This record gives sequence, structure tokens and C-alpha cells, in this order.
Amino acid sequence: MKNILKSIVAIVSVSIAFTSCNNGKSSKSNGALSSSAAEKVYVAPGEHDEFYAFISGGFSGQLAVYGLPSGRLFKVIPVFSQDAEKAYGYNEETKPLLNTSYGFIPWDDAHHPDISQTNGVLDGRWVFINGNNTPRIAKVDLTTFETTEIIEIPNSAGNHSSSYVTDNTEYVVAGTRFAVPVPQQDIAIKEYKGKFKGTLSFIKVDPDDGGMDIKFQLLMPGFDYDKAHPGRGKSDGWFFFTTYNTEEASTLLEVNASQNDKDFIAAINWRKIEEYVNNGGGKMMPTNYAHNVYDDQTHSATSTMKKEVLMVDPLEVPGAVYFLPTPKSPHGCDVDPTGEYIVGSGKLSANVTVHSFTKMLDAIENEKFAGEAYGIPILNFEDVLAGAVEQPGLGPLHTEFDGEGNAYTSFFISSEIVKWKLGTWEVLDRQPSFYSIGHLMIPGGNSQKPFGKYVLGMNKITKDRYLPTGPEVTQSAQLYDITGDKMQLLLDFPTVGEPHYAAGIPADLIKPNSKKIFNLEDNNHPYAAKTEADTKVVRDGKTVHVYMTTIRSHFAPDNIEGIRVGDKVYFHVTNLEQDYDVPHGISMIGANTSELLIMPGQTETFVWEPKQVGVWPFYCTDFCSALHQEMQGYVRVSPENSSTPLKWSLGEDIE
Ligand code: K7E
Ligand code: CUA
Repeated sequence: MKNILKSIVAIVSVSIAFTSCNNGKSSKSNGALSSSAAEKVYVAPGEHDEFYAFISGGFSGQLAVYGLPSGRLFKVIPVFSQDAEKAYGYNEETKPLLNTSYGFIPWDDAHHPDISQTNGVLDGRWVFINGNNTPRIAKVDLTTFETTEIIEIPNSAGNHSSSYVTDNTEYVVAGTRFAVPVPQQDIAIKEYKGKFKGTLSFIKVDPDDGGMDIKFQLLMPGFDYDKAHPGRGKSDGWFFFTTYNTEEASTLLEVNASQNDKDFIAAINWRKIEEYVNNGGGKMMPTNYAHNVYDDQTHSATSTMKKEVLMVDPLEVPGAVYFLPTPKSPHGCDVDPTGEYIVGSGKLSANVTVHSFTKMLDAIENEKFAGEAYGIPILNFEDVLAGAVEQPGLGPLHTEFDGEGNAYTSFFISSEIVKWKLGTWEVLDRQPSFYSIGHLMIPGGNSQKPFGKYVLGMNKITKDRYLPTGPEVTQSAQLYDITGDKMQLLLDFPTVGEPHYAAGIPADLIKPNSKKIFNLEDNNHPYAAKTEADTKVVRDGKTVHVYMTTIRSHFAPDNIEGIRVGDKVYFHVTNLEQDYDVPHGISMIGANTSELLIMPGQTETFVWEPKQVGVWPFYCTDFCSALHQEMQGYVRVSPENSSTPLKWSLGEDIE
């Protein structure tokens, strides 16, 4: 009797232990693993992370730079949105980067960063990222971590299937999410079917300086082009785009665009089209788009409006465009490192569909067609299918690869990452994500050479994982170790904006090239003052140009008189420092713009329009030395009709 009682007590206490363990699963059971997990993400003070991760900021419009495995945030690179911290989009030099055919657009929705590649391997030169809302692609230079080019995409709307690069960064692509009239025109929305078109843009990248230029646009049927991935290795020369709304509905898409059993992955033989175009194919079409380029020598951007684009009708290039039927509104379109498998994640499908590139070529050669759409051949589903991962989870979105023959797919609805095997399609492991994962990223995981080691999940919801901060709680990323058979959750860390895709790369591929200063000698800014002797103030009617310098710990000049109400005063400030990590800032009372933050050797400009008579101070905003607080000056503003002479000084009184 006593023994029976003892066993019952034992069973009950064991089950209590289990219950409490399960209840705390979201955080506390991971806490139980914390000592080994903590070790794996611990980067000691002063040590560097092994990887950079560039995580898109979604509706913040920016690109944030983190270290992995620590999850530490290093920098938010302003791309599509103004950033007062760095004066991006506020100073005169960077404003032209945000110019578009709609005028100055200081915001966008940034989703998919992709690092440049050479021979299908990340080369760490640039990272490209798309702006969804006002279609654009930006390029960030990975020596300066600054946005150096933005090209607008005409005839496009909701630039979502973008900005992925080919094996040798020959092209970066931009596919339209929304079909629109091309060219734009005033027609009834119900005319959608047949009249609205979808363009896929191929932007040529200069192999030396990364300069972008739209080579051609492909005028496709009016579907929604969602995601894209270039062929790799054996399938290099092709590009794949998922589509939804092949129903061509224009209202209540949640119902009307979910009718077809299968939508398509569009397979584009871009090399064939390039050849056609190089031989004079395609038609120039009038349009209007901005091409904005930042020059490291003048430290200034210029914006050029382009007036035409080369449009290609797919029917004019036989053998270049095919449709692969893919179940139920596919979102992610991912190609494995060998280039053989094209994974289409049908959001409403029970399975993850995988197409075979080899079978696709065979089906094309043997004309195994199931029909056509607007004259474009539809390949027979069974003839291109490699296999399917059966019921792996709910709401598959995106897939990355570890280079060891495994794929990792994110499932939004069932909120998990599922690891499965290419070729056998068997599920090997699944780990929950907290909560509702969107994209995931393995460093190099969309190239021919993934670096494995970690998968980073980027989640839409965090609920109870962090300290609450009012109704808006942080978005977040989660890092998993993938070196073993089973994934292991290591770390949660908050992210900037809403993360969509990210690009990761070994730090060694970027670190040695990171710029420390800008050479003052090479500064060709038209308003640079390269020594204090060159500083001056020049009046031209109501416009005044101040050629100013900074060095620890003063401005030259620091006293200016003879400015009048109604003037437009340009402060062109050159930082004379030539030491690493010594920026200076400047801000002026009442200026309708941000401060400047000027890197060593750089010149930046802000405009001040004084409204009131008086003596007005300016100061350095960046704590630059022990005497930073002394780094200040005055501007005397006189009435509009005053005859106070224009004078300036440093270290002496203005007489
Ligand atoms: Cu799936 Cu814009 Cu790539 Cu977000 S998209 S998750
Ligand atoms: Cu210069 Cu503070």
C-alpha cells in the first residue's frame, strides 16, 4: 500500500514537471538550454562577429546591419527614407537620390536585399534592395555602407519580385506586383483582364562600378509577379518568377485570386532575350524615370530623368518564356545551389512544389505543353515536377538552402521552420518560430555556395517575447544553429521596422574593404574648403554660400556677420579630419532641416533661411573631443535692407 502510494506520488510529480515544462515552452524551455545556446551566440567584448546580416527594414525603408551570431545592431543604412541621424535625404548632397518621376519621395517599403555575386558566390561588393511602393532599386556600396545609386522602374507598380542578382551580377531584376495599364492611361478598372500588363525589368549592372541601367523590360500578361529567383549554375541564364492572380481579378482578390487550382512560375531565358536585344530586337517606348547616382569624389548625388525604355514582347522571342503550373498562389520562388530545383511555395497549398530544371528543358524540347496563356506556352505540370514535400506545414512562404542538400522552408500559419531533403522530399526536422515567420536566411543561402551554420528567421509577430512598449511591439529575428541534425534555437533579437528578407555574408568578405576615411585630396565637391585658408562667405544676390571647415574642436569661420532676413544660406561644411571615426556634426537654430554628420574628408551642405533678426548660434552635434562642447559659433542676422558688411572670422573679433 505504501509502495503504491509512493509510485502515485512519483508519477504525479513527474507529470507536474512535464506540464510546467510544456507550459513554459515558448521561452522557458529554451532558457533551460541557455548555457550552451548562450555560449554559441556570445561574442566577447571587443571581439567581432563571424557574419554580417543585412536585414531589410520593410516599411522603415531602410537596411539594418547586424552581427551574427550576436544579433548586435551596428548601423541602419538609410536607403529609401530620410534619416535625420545621418542627414540622408536632408542634406543637399543626398536629396537627389530620392528623386523620382513623382518628385521627391522620401519613403519606401524595402523588402529584399541581395548581395552581389561572382561565379554564383557572394563577393561582398554591393547589396541591392527593392523599394516596393514607388518602384525603385537601390544599391549600397559595402566599402562605405552608404546608398550610392537608386534607379526608378517605369511601367511597374509594387516592385516586389526584386532585387535578386544573377550568378555574375550581370542583372538585378524587378518584377511588378501589380498589373497596370502600360503605358498608364485613363481606363475603367473593370477593363483589367487583357488590358493590364505586368512588366519584368532586367537592370544591367556594370561589372566594374556597379552602375545600373535598364537593359530591357518584358511585357507580360497582367498577373501579379510576386517573388523571383535567378537560375544558378546549370540553370544560369534563366530567371524564375512566381505569379498569383492568374485569374486577373481586380477586386476582392482574397477570394477572386484564389480560384485557380494552379498559378504559374514564369521561366524567362534572359540570355536569349539579351541576344535578341543585342541584335536590335525590342521597341523603344517613351516613358519617364529617375536614375540617381552618388559620386564618392564630389560627395554628391545627381538625378537624371530618362525618357525611354526598351520594351520586349515575349511573343517576338520564341523559346524565351514559359509558364510552369504551380499550385495555389505561390509566394516564394527559390532555386537550390545546384540550379536543378525550383521551389514554389503555394500559400494555399498543402504541399511544397518543386520543379526540375532538367525536366523543364526536356518538356520544352519535346513540346509537352498543357496549353498557352496569351500565346505563352504552359508546360505540362507532371512533366516538370521534380517532387513535392507532402504536408510539411501550413502557409509555406520562403526556402533557403544549406549547401548540404537540405532545404529550410518558413511556414507562416503553422509558425515554424521545416527542414527537408532535396530529392527525397522527406521532412527531417521542424522547429517552432515565435511567431509567424516570414522570410528566413542562411548566409549565402540563395547562392551556389551557402555558408551554412545558421538560419535566421524573421517574424511578423512577437507578442510576449519582449518587454511591452505600448500597442506597438518590436519585430524580431530568431537565430538557429543548423550544424546538427536538428535545428537549435539560439537567440531572439529585435529588428528595425518589419524585416522581410535578409542577406548574410562572412565578415571576412567585407571587413578588409571597409573604408576608414575619405581622402581630403580626392574631395572634388564644388563647394569644398580643403584648408582653413580656403574658407569664405560669398554673397550672390539673396543666396549666400558659406565655405566652412571643421577640425577638433572648432569651425572655421565661427563668427559670421552680414546675413540678412530673407537670405538663403548654404552651409557647405568640409570635415578636415583624416583620422578614422572622427565625424563632426553641425546644426543651426531654426533650420528647417536636420543636422549634418560629416565624415572625415567629406563635404556636406544644409540650407538655412533666417526668418528673424538677431544673433543665432550653431554647434557641433557629434561628441568629437573633450572640447566638443566648445565647438560652436554665431551668425548675425540683420534686417533685409541692412548694410551690415559681409564678414567672417575665427579667433578674432569682426571689426
Ligand atoms: Cu514574403 Cu515582401 Cu519577400 Cu515579406 S515578402 S515575408
Ligand atoms: Cu565636432 Cu563635436
